[in-house]
Amino acid sequence: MPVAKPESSDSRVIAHVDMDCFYVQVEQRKQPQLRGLPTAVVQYNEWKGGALIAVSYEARKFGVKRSMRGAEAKEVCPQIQLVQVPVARGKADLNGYRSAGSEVVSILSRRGRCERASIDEVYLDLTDAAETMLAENPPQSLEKIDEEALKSHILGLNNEDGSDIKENVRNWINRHSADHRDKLLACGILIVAELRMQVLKETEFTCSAGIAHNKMLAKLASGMNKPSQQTVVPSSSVNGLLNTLPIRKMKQLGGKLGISLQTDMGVNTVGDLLQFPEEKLQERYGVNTGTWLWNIARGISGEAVEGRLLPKSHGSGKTFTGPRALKTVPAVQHWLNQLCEELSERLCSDLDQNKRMAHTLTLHARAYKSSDSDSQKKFPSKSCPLRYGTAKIQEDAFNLFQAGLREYIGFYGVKTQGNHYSGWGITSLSVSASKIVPIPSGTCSIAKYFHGQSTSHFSSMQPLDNVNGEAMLLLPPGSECYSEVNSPKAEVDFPKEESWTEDTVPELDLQEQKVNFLKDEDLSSSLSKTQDGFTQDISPSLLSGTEACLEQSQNKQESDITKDEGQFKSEYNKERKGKRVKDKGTPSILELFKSYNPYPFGSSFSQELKKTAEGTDARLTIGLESKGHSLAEQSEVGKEKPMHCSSSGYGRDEGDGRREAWSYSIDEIDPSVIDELPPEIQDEIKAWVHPHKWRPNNTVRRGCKISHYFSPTKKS
Ligand code: TTP
Repeated sequence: MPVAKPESSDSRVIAHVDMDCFYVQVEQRKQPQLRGLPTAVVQYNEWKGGALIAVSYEARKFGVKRSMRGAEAKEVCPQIQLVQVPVARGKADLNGYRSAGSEVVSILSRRGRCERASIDEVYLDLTDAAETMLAENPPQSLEKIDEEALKSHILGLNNEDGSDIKENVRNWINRHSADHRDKLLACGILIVAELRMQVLKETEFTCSAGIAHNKMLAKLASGMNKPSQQTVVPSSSVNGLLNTLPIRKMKQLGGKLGISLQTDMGVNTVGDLLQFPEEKLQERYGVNTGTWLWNIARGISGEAVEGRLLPKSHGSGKTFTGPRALKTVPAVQHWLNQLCEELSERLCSDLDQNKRMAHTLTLHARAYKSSDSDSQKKFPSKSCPLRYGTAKIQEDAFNLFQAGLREYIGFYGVKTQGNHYSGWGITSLSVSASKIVPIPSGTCSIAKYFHGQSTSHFSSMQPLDNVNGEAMLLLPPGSECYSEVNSPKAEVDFPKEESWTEDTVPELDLQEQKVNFLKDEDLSSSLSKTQDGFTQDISPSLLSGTEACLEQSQNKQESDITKDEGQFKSEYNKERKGKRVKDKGTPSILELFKSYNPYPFGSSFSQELKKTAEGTDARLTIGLESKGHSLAEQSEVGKEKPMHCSSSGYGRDEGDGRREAWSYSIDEIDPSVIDELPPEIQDEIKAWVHPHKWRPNNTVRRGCKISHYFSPTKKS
């Protein structure tokens, strides 16, 4: 018997807007002569006409499906127009589709909180707009209801008696007897219809929408009537909608939890879940998951629409099917470099335009072993703190790959292979950057310095000459990387990468996935691990990241300079000088430095810091230099240009190897920031800043307090 609980009293008005055959519409806007014709967008490779990734509704009428290749589509619909997806770096270039999606988001966000869920999907919380309309301008008071609103599909509205459907919808919208929640939905109908018309007017794109009291129901509804229509789920129709819905169709139930529900509990539809008391579900799946299941069976979901117009993560991936599988380390490295270059470009443009930085780099791959007794084994996804700069991302991604490969094929397997085929193949590779957060206002000055420059300046390739495949493969298992649960979304086909980048891959969604199939006890530990990783990653990546972007920007800038070089340099110096005096970025960087601690065992930052403090490594990840009092990150000696991060920019090598002294002045460091640090590390920092005063020998002691402060074993 279901546990008697009150119905949800959720009175929000939530819409899920999904673009219709989105890539096709984008291509048709570019080539208007294709409008109205059966059209499909195909993957860039030519094999059998390329794989279809988007199919117009005209083509669908002929039986053309996304699973087909171009040649098959031609067979069922000879007149089909096949448009190649744009290509860059040997892979699909989705930038045009991304910015088309942004155009839509900017329109939809005018009426309420807006969450960009993927390249072509958006959630809207229209509750306030609906409440205001109901109070000031209710539907009943309108002289005319828009045609588009009258075309809405209202679940549960009986249209089978031969009556005029639009008239039924009008009556439903105008019902005086409706309860408050239905009245709000009626307002939602009008608002969403208006927004969709506005999208069409401004972008020429059509979209469909679901309107309900929560995200889950809105998402289920948006795909029910496509293209260019909207579907409404009044609360009285929720049971009817869910009862027969196959359980695995529910968001988050497509994977292991869904399978367990089917096989272990005999639950095939969402309605089947209703028979289980909450306690029973909790007993089987843990408290949170049990309650979540109990709720979704009743259409209850409190998930908020996040106010997020920008993607939650960035990713770049490519599949290598059949004979194209990558079988040697150099081949993998070549493609990783391409993917990382694209990722880096997008990260830098995000930093430049939105002042946001990502903090976690993740590598996903799919692989096979040819002589495999253990074919179920998945290539482990690996993550590490993200360092900005194409070369650094490439280096880190390659290291992650090698760590994954070592785990996948075993230490000895790796050892015996080099550049030669060794019985494994990579069928998909992707890199993603997640944990994207706005940079604190003080540090914006760094990015501001380059504001207005082309973001392509950030993408210049740097040589990756400091990675030795074999050597890295033989490293002891990974202090620099930590494994993640394989993301189910990593299995989503490319190039709909934005759907995994924004929707899924990164930890937030991994967390959601884990919620589904882990017991709560397991969940709490894995979550706290992930969250620690986030906070702890932030400051080193900020320090190294900003400078690295700027380094690339500058490298490119300099290579572009010919006769204007002198002028550029003098303006550059002038600007830099001015900024040094004006900007006070330092305190906010230190703010981060102090707010993200302590480092976990195995984090590269803690390792680096510890090594540095112990005087065992030439690399200094973060430090306050005594000479020039600089807060700096240096790369490995002789491998990359040394960089100095400052409040106004970065330092660089002059051609003669002399490093331009451009770093933090101790005068710019707000002493109160140091004062706010725990007393035990204040001395340490002061010793770095004034080594002669504080540490006459200028030697670094083993086990000094700052490393202890960041040590994993330290109890806060
Ligand atoms: P979808 O929203 O899944 O589909 P769609 O917009 O083409 O069609 P519909 O009207 O049925 O919603 O995907 C959005 C875009 O993402 C799609 O136009 C192309 C791209 N895409 C891929 O590249 N690969 C994929 O596997 C999928 C599903 C989509």
